[in-house]
Formats: sequence, C-alpha cells, structure tokens
Amino acid sequence: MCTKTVAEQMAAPPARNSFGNRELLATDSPGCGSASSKRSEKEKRVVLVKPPLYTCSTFAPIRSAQPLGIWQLGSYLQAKGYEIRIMDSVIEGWENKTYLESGAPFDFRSFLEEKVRFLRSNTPEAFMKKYPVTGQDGNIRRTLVRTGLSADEIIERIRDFNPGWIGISIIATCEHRGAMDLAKRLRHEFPDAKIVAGGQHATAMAKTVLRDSEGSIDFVVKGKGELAFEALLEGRKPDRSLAYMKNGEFVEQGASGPALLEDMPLLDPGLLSHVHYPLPATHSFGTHGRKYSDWMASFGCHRRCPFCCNQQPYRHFSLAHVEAQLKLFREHGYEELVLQDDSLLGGPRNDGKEFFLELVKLFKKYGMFWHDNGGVEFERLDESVVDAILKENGKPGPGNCTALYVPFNPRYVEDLRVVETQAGERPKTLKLLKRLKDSGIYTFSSGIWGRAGQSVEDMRADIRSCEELLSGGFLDQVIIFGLSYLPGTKYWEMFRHLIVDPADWEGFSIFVPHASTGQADFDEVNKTVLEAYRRLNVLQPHVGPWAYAFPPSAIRGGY
Ligand code: B12
Ligand code: SF4
Repeated sequence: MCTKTVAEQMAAPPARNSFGNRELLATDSPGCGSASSKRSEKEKRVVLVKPPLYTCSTFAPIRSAQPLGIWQLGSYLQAKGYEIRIMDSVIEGWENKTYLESGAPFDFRSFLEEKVRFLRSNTPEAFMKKYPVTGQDGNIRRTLVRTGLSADEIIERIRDFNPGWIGISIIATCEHRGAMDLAKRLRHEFPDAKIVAGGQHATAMAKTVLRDSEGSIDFVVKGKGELAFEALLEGRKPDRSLAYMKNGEFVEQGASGPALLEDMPLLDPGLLSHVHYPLPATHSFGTHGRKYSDWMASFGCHRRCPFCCNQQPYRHFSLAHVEAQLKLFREHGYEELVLQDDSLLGGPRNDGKEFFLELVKLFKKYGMFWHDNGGVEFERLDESVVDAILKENGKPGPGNCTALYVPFNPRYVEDLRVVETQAGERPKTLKLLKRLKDSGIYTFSSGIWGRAGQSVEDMRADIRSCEELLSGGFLDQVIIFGLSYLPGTKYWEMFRHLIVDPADWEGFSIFVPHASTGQADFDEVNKTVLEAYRRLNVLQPHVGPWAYAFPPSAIRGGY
C-alpha cells in the first residue's frame, strides 16, 4: 500500500537513475502504485547490521552495546512504514571469538588473565616482546581477534528476511576492515540488494569506504541518516548527505545537518528484543543485574576538543519526548540507562545544564537507575549539579545515579599535561568528585596518553596526577586511552603523518597506540601506556574488563 500523501509525492518526484552502471534507485521500477508489487514489498524490507568487531589482542578491550545509530534509524524508518530488522552481529555472536587470521577459537578469559598477570610482574619491554604489535621488519603486525556472528550465520539470517536494502553501520574507524569484509560477502550473496553504509567513520571517510568496498557498497549516507536513507528508499536522490561512485568517480553531497530531534520517533525496544545484551555490561560500569540500555537525551557539543569527532552543535530532546521514552523503556523491562550524551551538561549557554537538572528528576520519577558513560566534563561539574544528583539519590525508591564519568579532556593541541593542569586548577571541583564518591557513586575518569607533542615525561606527569587522584580518594577508576588520530578531528588534520601505518585500522581504537607523538616514538608511546596500566592498576584492583584493556580483576584470586 502506498503510504505517501499526494503532497509528499508531488514534493518528491522520482529521480532518474544517474548513479552509474548498477541499477541503484528503486524509482526505475517500483515506487508507489508500481506494477511489480512483489518487488516493491522486497524494497520495503530493510536490514540494518552492526558488523563483527576486529580488535588488537594486545591493547584493545572488547566491548559493545545497543547500536543506537541503526536503532534510531530503524525506529524512524519503521514509523514511515518500512519493515525493519536489526542485526547486532557483535552481541548476537558475543561468545564467538576467533583469531581473525586462522579462524581458531580465541579463549578471551584465559588470554586476558595471562596478559594482565604478565604485565603485573614484567616490564613493558618484556611485555612488548611477548605481545608484539610489530613484525621483525618493524611494520605493524597485530594479532587480531574477531567477535561476533560468523559470516555464514549473518548471511543465513539475512537470507530468511530477503531484504531489498542492507544498511551497514560503521561508527568507528577501527571497524573499517570488518565492515569491508562483511560488505564484500553481502554483495556476493545478495547481488540485487542495495547496500548502504553510514555512521561516524563512513561519514568521515566516505571515499575510502566506497573504494575499499570494491563496489560492494552502493551509497554512503553521511551524518544523521534518517532523511537521506528515507529518500533512497523512496527512489529519490537526496540533495545532501550522500556519497557514491559514478563511472569510477567519487561524488559527494555534503554532510547532513544536526539530528532531527523534533520529528524523531521513540527508540522502539521491539527492534532489539531478540538481542540479549550481556550482564554485566561489556562497555560500562555494571548495573547490578538490572536490564539496561545505552541512551542519549542530547547530541553534539560545541567544545571542539582536538581529538574528538564531534562537530555538531548541542541539542537535546524535549522533556515530553524523554518522558515518553522512559515510560516505553520501563514497559519493556529496562531498569537502568547508560547515558552516552556527548556533553551531558553541554551547550554554550548552559542550556544543557538546565536540561540535565530536569532529567535527573525524571529518572527518579520513572524509577530508572542511570549512570553516565559519555562524560560529564570535569570543568563543568559544579555544586548545583552534584546537589541535584545527591538530592534525588537521597529519596527512597529506584532511579538513582550509580556512576559518573568525569573525563579530563585536552581542549587544545597545546595541552600536554591535561590531568595535572585541570586537577591543579580546580581544587573545588575535586572536592565535588569526592562528595560524589563518598556518597557511593562510582566516579571514574580517563586520561589520553600519546598525544602529539607529548614527551615521555609529559605522559608520566599525567600518570602521576592520576595516581594522586586515585590514592587521594577522588576517583574510583581512571580509564587509560592511547591516543588515536581520528578522521574528522583537528589532530587528524594536523598530525596524521605521525600514524605508523594508515592501513592499521584496528589501531584507530582510542585504546590502541598507533602513532608517535613527535617527541616520543611509537615504541615509547606503547611502553608508557603500559607503564600507566602497571602503576594505576595497583590503585584500582577492582576494575573490570569494561572499557579497560588490562583489567586487574581478570586475575582470578585477586590482583
Ligand atoms: C554510544 C557510543 C558508543 C557505545 C555504543 C557503541 C555501539 N555498539 O553502537 C560504546 C560505549 C560501546 C562505544 C564503543 C566504541 N566506540 Co563509540 N561512541 C558512541 C557515541 C558516544 C555515540 C554514538 C551513537 O550511538 N550516537 C547516537 C546515534 C543516534 O547517532 P549516530 O551514531 O550518529 O547515528 C546516526 C548517523 O551516524 C547515521 N548512521 C549510523 N549508522 C548508520 C548506518 C546506516 C546504514 C545509515 C544509512 C546511517 C547510519 O544515522 C544515525 C541516526 O541518525 C559516539 C560519539 C558520537 N556522538 O557519535 C562514539 C564514537 C562513535 N565511538 C568511537 C569509538 C572509537 C568507539 C570504540 C572503537 C572505542 C573502543 N575501542 O572500545 C568502540 C567501538 C566498539 C563497538 N562495539 O562499536 C568514536 C569513533 C570515531 C572513529 N572515527 O573511530 C566516536 C565518534 C567517539 C569519538 N571518539 O569521537 N561507543
Ligand atoms: S571530547 Fe567531549 S567535550 Fe570535547 S568536543 Fe568531544 S564531546 Fe565535546
């Protein structure tokens, strides 16, 4: 049945297919009132896939959660009348971990325990010999681990659904190789389906994604995907947010604007009801057995930190939208939300803070426990925020805040000792961290080691500051990031020449060092990151595998 109004049909005249050799746009045949209803039914079926993860066994944690991008996109398209399936191939195949090269099973738990044990009692030099990331010739040669459904399982499940369109989510650059492998296999198995990629990495590296897919991916949708994907499904050529190859040439039509918050339907829990997200969560502080979901109430940030991909202005959902989503989540048994908002207190005019203060009340009202994993910027944490959280936590019943991530972010390329500087400049904010921690809220932060310009001594200064914060009782945990120069960031523009091997995709994982700093070479960066783990682990022996490559708690019997 045609669901478009007359006005919509007039506003969106079907475009001619001008996309090269393959017949890519549906307008050439079906559309509304098409003769071939069988084909048009298939054209309405869309599968959205999160590809399996490939990770560096030495430095990367293995973690994942609800794929919010394709969940939001799927909820939107479903509301527009399309039949949507989401396949989270990472979590649906979570226990299937194999060595990428040989395909042999990878015993994650034993490997992790042995690795953490080895680092505890050996020097970083000895560690790098046992768990090398380069070959004898000095070129990058990582041992990669694959997590997720096998390609055959993915194909089988998609075949059952027989979609006209397949969307591949590529949010991170370190997913590049995995996504390319999947796209090629999908193209081979489903020659008639249109394959579309989207997500942060696909947006930032559209040309590389199209090139490396060797013709498997028909379109890259750039930025927020709803309108552009909808246009493609309707057989229209969107006038922005699209990239594709035409007669061997790359064509690009600009990134989309900010999220369409006003028109966005609620995330539909039904789309993910077949996926069992692990307990405890693999990407965040645990939820004490409570069913959880990642969620974002706001998007974007105006800060433009040099390492961060975020280029969108701050915007948030309306409070009415939030209430409706909370109600729906509760009806589906969710008891805890993991907030992934880019800048939870964001907004240049502090509107983010006002919104956040209301959110905290709504979480209590709906009995929804919550913790933050996206980051409450250290510089923005103030008394009113802490008071609001503690006030709601003090009320009886569920809906408390359980953990807060308060990162120290470098604001400028010149910030070489971020933790030392920011912690030193804000003793009052440190006291607030302590208040939160003393009230039972798990407070955690992070440092980023291996930034351009940092010497080994600069990196050590930040290790020292983190030691002081942990031993001083201000923080429960410090997550250790090894800097990745990510496409679309200021660092990328200025320093990507420092990356050892641009095709070392799994090195773009934000935990895995992949470059020199100009002042410290690649080997020194690797070793200093290991030194950070060695020194900080002693002060945080309880830390679990989530978001951490060397979790002390992996050692059975205690660290
Ligand atoms: C939530 C989040 C996570 C969660 C959930 C990840 C998951 N399973 O999806 C967790 C904490 C587990 C996580 C892990 C990682 N993350 Co993360 N994460 C985010 C965060 C904060 C929000 C992403 C999100 O869901 N947004 C909400 C949705 C609604 O918006 P969206 O993603 O932009 O999706 C829209 C469009 O992109 C587009 N779209 C998305 N997919 C598709 C697919 C198709 C077919 C189409 C047409 C369109 C489309 O339409 C969507 C709807 O509008 C972003 C920062 C950011 N603001 O983007 C970082 C971010 C994506 N993460 C990043 C990284 C590096 C990682 C990790 C590699 C870190 C690590 N080593 O563990 C891993 C990847 C592991 C994994 N399993 O995916 C980087 C990626 C940068 C890059 N170029 O590499 C980002 C950008 C943060 C940063 N540092 O700047 N992440
Ligand atoms: S790191 Fe955080 S504060 Fe900095 S630009 Fe990204 S979202 Fe904003």
